[in-house]
Amino acid sequence: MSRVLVTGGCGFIGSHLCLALRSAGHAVRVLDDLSSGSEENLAPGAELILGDVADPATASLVMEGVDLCFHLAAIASVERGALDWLGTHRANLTGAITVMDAARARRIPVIYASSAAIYGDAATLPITEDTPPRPLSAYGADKLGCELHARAAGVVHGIPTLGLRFFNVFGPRQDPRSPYSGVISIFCDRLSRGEAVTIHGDGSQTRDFVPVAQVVAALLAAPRAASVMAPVVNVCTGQATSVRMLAEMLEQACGARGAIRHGPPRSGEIRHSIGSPARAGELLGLGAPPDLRDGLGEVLAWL
Ligand code: NAD
Ligand code: UD2
Repeated sequence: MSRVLVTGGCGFIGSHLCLALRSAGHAVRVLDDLSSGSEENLAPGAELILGDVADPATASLVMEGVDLCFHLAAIASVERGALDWLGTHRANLTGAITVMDAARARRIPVIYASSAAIYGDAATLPITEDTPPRPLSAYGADKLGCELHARAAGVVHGIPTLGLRFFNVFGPRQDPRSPYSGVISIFCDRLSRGEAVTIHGDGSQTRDFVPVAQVVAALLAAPRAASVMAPVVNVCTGQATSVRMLAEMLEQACGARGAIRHGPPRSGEIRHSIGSPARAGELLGLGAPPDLRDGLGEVLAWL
């Protein structure tokens, strides 16, 4: 049994990870400031320490007696990064450096959340880990910064890390009521209540929607692939879904009619984001994810 720290463990992805870690018999400590997460999400038997991941004293305290750290705490929104550039930077990049620095003192590996946002609008699809990073947002720039600092953690301080470039993750417990939430949780919530949804732009932009179970499988497999070379791995399906197609699938599933509206496109919108899951297959042994429709059904059943 390991003693594991999960930052952001009261959030969407973190809460699923903590449940899986507890089921596997690990002792789990969570650091969370509950800014977007909720105490209701805390996995049974996990210890919660309330605090800010960018505070060095807190990060050092929560690392005590820990063998491994999953760093997921962040302000997980491109739009919030545009509204509060400096505040999100503090949580997203200073927070990651603070965690890596505290891990350095205790010499423990760090598995951290990166994002497909680091790629921006890639010239060729599907996106592999060798596609040049060209973020189009402060959020993406900070996630890329996490990867560069993870490299420093390995080269300068000998700390093993692994960065998981999550594509667009969805599943139960993704906060449906936050305007900054993922598109699937917003659309499922509104359509299931008979309310209209707004597509930003014409809806032809595509995304690679990954079920949270696939993300948890990647996180659980990550520690054995962590190294001082600071590897990074896409967590994606390789399947493209346009936002328009998604809205129509959900409209049909919810029995809603005429509920799709269009608004202005988002500034800095990424047009197409489809990843190659090949490296995740080789390095983490990830298999094919479940079908998108099954995953959408799980979200609707949870609401
Ligand atoms: P989430 O908002 O549900 O969870 C983030 C958690 O971090 C929340 O519980 C929040 O309260 C906590 N937190 C935020 N700032 C904090 C701080 N300064 N100190 C302590 N705790 C803090 O988001 P999520 O979707 O579960 O995302 C988890 C991670 O995965 C994030 O790093 C996010 O950037 C990354 N990611 C998510 C997606 C996605 O599609 N959901 C895709 C790519 C990457
Ligand atoms: C980015 C990252 C993702 C993750 C997330 C933050 C990319 C490709 N993905 O997701 O990995 O880090 O940020 O958690 O960078 N949309 C609508 N109507 C709505 C809401 C969204 O049309 O009401 C559209 C939106 O314009 C976009 C798509 O849906 O084209 C997905 O938006 P999102 O906010 O769910 O996620 P995205 O792609 O910004």
